[in-house]
Amino acid sequence: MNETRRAILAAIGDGPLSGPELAAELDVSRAAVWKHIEALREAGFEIESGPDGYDLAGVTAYNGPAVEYGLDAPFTIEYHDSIGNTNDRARELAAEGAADVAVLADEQTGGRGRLEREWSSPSGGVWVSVVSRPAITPARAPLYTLAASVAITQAAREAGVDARIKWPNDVIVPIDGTDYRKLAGILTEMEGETDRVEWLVVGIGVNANIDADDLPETATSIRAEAGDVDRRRFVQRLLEAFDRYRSDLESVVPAWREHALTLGQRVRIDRPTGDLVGEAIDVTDSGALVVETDDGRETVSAGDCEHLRPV
Ligand code: BT5
Repeated sequence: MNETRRAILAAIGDGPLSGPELAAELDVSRAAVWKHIEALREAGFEIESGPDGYDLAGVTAYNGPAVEYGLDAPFTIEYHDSIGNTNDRARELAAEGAADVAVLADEQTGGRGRLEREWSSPSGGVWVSVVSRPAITPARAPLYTLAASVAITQAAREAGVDARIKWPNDVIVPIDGTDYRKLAGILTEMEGETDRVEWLVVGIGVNANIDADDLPETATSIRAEAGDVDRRRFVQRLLEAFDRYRSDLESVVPAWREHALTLGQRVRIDRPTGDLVGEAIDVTDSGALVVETDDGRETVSAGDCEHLRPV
């Protein structure tokens, strides 16, 4: 957001200020103040003008300036009403050298899951891809995915949804013992060399204010579970939690364990090298799943995981 507009919001957020007071405080003309106020109103900031001056009554919009305003994390927000998908755009920005940018969209017309699967992304969801340039080895990159799953789970629980994590990257809502519906997914992509990550794009998709009928049968949404959420606040909480965890990678796995539904379950892991069935007993410090099988203990770092009924 434009620096002057940011300063105006900060000033009127604490109570009314008149046009001349704002002009003096920010060292711009009164006409400029008026123009900025109009632009902010157009961007969805409800600015009232009373006898004591301009006052920020609320923020109802869902767009870049609205999400950046009051966000306690270092991200710039690039917002699109509609886009092919936010991961592709975030990768473009990353390749140009960007850091700490979050590409956010209301709708994706070509949403991607892992392994070339489709990700259904109608209007009303939270589709966001975050560019980071961390000083870590690629082996630690899965922690970013786990960090995102913890952040989503916490934000969804605050919104009243009984959200849990299914290893490695799904946020789900349990129906009974082993059945569940998927609320959110994560697609992490990266570029780097064997000993250093160049950039990481963590793509987060949360079914927020969407009818369950507009999603695959195995999916659910915040709307279906708990009613609509204020997406601006939701994205802010999500990005703030993600930023806290990525800045303290040691805290990720303990937080992940707290919300994981997979631990203690009988699971089938579908890996490129073949299926693995057993009990999921732990995750390692780098986020790999430890499975107790009939033939002993195995550690799996990637694959699709299915929760099975106990035998
Ligand atoms: C994922 O893949 O779960 C990763 C999803 C990542 C989406 C975000 S949105 C922002 C960014 N931009 C993108 O284009 N992607 C990221 P996977 O584990 O492969 O799950 C895909 C499978 O989930 C599909 O094959 C469907 O069965 C199911 N599915 C599709 N859309 C869904 C939805 N909206 N909600 C729940 N399940 C869905």
